[in-house]
Amino acid sequence: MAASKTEPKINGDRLWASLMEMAKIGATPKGGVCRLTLTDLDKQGRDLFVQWCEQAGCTVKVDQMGNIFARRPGRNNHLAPVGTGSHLDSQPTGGRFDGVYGVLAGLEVIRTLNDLGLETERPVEASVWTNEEGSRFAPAMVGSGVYAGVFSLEYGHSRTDPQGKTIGEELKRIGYLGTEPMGNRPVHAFFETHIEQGPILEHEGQTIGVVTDAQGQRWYELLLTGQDSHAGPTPMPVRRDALLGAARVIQLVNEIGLAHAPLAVSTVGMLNVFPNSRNVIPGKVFLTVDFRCPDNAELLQMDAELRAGVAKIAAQGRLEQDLKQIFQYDCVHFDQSCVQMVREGAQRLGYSTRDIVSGAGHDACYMSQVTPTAMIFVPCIGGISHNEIEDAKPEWIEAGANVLLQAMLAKANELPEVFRSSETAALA
Ligand code: HGY
Ligand code: MN
Ligand code: MN
Repeated sequence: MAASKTEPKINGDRLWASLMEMAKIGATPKGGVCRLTLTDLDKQGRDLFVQWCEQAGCTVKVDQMGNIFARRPGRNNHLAPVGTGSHLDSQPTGGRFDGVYGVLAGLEVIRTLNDLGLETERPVEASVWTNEEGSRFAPAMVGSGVYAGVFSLEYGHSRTDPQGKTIGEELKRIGYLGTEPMGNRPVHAFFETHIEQGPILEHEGQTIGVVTDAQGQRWYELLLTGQDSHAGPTPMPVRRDALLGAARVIQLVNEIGLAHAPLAVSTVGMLNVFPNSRNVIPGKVFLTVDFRCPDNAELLQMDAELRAGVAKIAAQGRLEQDLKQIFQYDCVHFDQSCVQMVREGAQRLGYSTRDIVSGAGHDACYMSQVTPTAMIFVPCIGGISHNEIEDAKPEWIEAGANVLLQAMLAKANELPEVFRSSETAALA
């Protein structure tokens, strides 16, 4: 993986050190992080990022969804910036790289442009998106979703956590309820750098994943209601056991994923049993379903099979069922010219590459709805993510940020047509 000598390079040691510094915030015993969105730990991470960006000479703005924008000026500051970024919030048992890598790779590009004294035509902007994970507040990608106009600001602020706190209240509490109005910060192009969170790149020995597409997602919540009753005197035939129904639904969800193999995946990630007492037949069960597939028609088919299957299981167990789809987006096809800039940047630097479809959702998926967007993947150890043992090699982290620097420089020096024609006119 010999990178060429002539191209500008980021400072890999500095980037790694920043990642390890950020990983101290919410550090968990097994070496991961728990930095749930809009908690005090998320605030600490945000504050550290803002401090580093201000030290790098950026002006920092925060919008009404708490999205953070750190802008390095260019020669033409009235032109839309080239953006990059990801998220600082983590899963409850998250890793040190998911999201954070894309945020700090953007900062590293800015730090490197400063070191090299490189002035770009357009401003360059590093960003942090609120509630990407969708763990504390469902659904995922709410900050970028409101920015892209997929969700209203009112919807975004009203998302509620299990303790009844809303995103709007928590943004205010941690001091990140910004004033920048939504939707008026156009971006010329957007790049997100991320670990693959799957096994392909490492398994094939490739350094850079050129992300051409991302699979579509559908998230559901299901409440099954039966009858709490005594586990002793209640005869089997008369029971309305919500947990038995849930067990059948979990089996159904797995069967649907397998039936749409090899591309589809299906997961039940959350299960809450009420009253959850060992000698009470459960009267209520709440569970979540996560479907993903890089084919919209298959996702639609999976949706139909879920609805039919849940209805059948509820009838069989004499249960009431309330199945709601709470999140959905179709397959994402990233911008060909941005994807090509990633591919060419990686090849110029001598990195091995392969095209890849993202299995995970990312803020770039919503950014692609409002500006030309592409992603850069690097491998992670064992393809493991959303786990405290998530890990990556420093050379992978450095390579991805070097490719980001290439792509951003290419886009940041792209002038609008009108400039080019007036410029040539002036030269004539
Ligand atoms: O669920 C996802 O794909 C992302 O980690 N939010
Ligand atoms: Mn992520
Ligand atoms: Mn994640």
